[in-house]
Amino acid sequence: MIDLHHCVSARSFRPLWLLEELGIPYRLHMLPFPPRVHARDYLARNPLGTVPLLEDGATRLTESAAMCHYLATRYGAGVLDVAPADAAYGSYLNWLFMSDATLTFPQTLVLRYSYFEPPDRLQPQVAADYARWFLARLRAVDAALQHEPYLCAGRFTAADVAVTYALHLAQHLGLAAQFPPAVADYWQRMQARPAFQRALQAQHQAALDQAVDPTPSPDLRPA
Ligand SMILES: N[C@@H](CCC(=O)N[C@@H](CS)C(=O)NCC(=O)O)C(=O)O
Repeated sequence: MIDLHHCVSARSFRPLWLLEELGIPYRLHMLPFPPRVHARDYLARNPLGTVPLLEDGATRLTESAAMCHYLATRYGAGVLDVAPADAAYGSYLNWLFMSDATLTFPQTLVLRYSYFEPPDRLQPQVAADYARWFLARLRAVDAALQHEPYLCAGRFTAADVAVTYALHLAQHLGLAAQFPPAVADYWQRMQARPAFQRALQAQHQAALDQAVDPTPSPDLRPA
């Protein structure tokens, strides 16, 4: 049984959605955000204090894009990953790595310097600059989607899950209105996938069942 430690709509949404796409059983452990502050016990399990943490027997992962690849290759029977012999393999890997390093990370600076720092440390200029940076980096996604419905290999893959989370986060940051048309259309199509909707429902229900605030983590504002 796979154990996934998760905060509502945090990056751990990537493996959650992938688990739903694959239809394999898992246990979802909800944490208040940020766990490092509100769930100190979690540090014993993951010293980084971050989500996601995925445990599969003795295997432990703390990087959401790596989890997408792990789950797809280990449990997906070639349906959601791209094999090394495939011409699209390099592109697939590039999207997986780009999803967090290039597309999600700048948004965390927007979040931090718009909302999460104490008032005297908020930095509107930093937030605005990194919002612009993120939107500029979407050019790669926009270019890939001009003539194709998915990012690579001509089909839906784990790379689409990983990259779409960056769009999900951008929506919470109020940046979705600035998506180029092809990206906006892709974002709508990805959200319409039944597994995406099941993942949203699963995290909401699990939060209620486990007495965790069901507010998406990017929408939380320090008191
Ligand atoms: N590169 C990691 C980043 C993990 C990460 O920073 N997660 C955030 C939530 S999206 C977190 O747990 N933040 C809480 C903290 O930094 O204390 C991944 O893709 O999983």
